[in-house]
Amino acid sequence: MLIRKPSSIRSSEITPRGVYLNRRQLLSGAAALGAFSGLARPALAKFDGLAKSKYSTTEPETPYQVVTSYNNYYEFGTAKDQPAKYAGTLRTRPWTVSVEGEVAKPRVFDIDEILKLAPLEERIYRHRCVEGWSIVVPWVGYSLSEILKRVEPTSEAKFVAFQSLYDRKQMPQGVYAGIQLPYVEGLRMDEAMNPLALLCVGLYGDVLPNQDGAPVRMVLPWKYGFKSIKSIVKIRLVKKQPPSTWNIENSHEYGFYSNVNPSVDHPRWSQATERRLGDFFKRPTQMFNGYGNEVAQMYAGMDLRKYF
Ligand SMILES: Nc1nc2c(c(=O)[nH]1)N[C@H]1C(S)=C(S)[C@@H](COP(=O)(O)O)O[C@H]1N2
Ligand SMILES: [Mo]
Repeated sequence: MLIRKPSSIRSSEITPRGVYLNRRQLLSGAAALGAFSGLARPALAKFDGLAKSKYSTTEPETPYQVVTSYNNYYEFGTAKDQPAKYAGTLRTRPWTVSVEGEVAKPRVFDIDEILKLAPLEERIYRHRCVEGWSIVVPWVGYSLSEILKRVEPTSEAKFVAFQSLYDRKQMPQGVYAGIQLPYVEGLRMDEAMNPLALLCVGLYGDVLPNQDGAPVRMVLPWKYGFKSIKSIVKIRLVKKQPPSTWNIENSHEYGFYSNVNPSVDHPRWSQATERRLGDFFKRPTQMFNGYGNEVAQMYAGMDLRKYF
């Protein structure tokens, strides 16, 4: 048995969530008073009694205010503070996700069906953006495999292609994004079926704020953040490797796999270290963002410099 010293016990285990959040909000006073003000966490979280995932890290969570005010969501602007300002125009209901392609039972899922399809878990994941910052977020969701197995993939299904909503009316900043929209992403079938691949409907025990990709997004903790596509409307199982947004924009800088890899630098900067938001000092980046035990075997024998 592992006997933990008191300092290693998460405050969430000994304090009701609302209370410890308030304490942490006080502790992160600089952030709360500065750029991150005006975004209080809803007092009553939607999800309770969430199962704790065995895949959760015990590292300190990045404050809610930071996770919901420092975002990449180009459909709502390219500056980090713009999604929180502008994503209020996103209508997240009604919402459907079509799961289609090389499957025996294609189906359009309503967001309310998605919420009830499998038991929701809390998964506290490290999330590493290709730009060199990282966060730790208690996401809510279940493995993507849960929804994929319900549509019965055929033997022809080799990859999964994802598509975000793109509606110019709801996303007027999208025309300045400088990237082709709708945002698209992809995974190889085994990556999509890996239990770590999270279909995510919430964070901090509540539904996703719009700027974080409401009402449903992917979270792929061993890959750079841009693989974790937001506000998904279509999931298509396909035979061939599908296009992915940043690879379309610049295939020299962004590969299809985009696994976190400290020894493969971005052409314009090093990927050896990262800054956890809120920290002063940088820390070393870990291979597969520290998820090698769960994912490394999927890439055995692959040249990860070539397939970056
Ligand atoms: N549709 C869409 N999904 C997206 C993006 C985007 O611009 N549009 N940005 C990606 C990038 S670069 C990152 S780092 C993460 C950021 O997620 P977060 O804002 O919840 O931290 O979302 C990813 N998913
Ligand atoms: Mo990113």
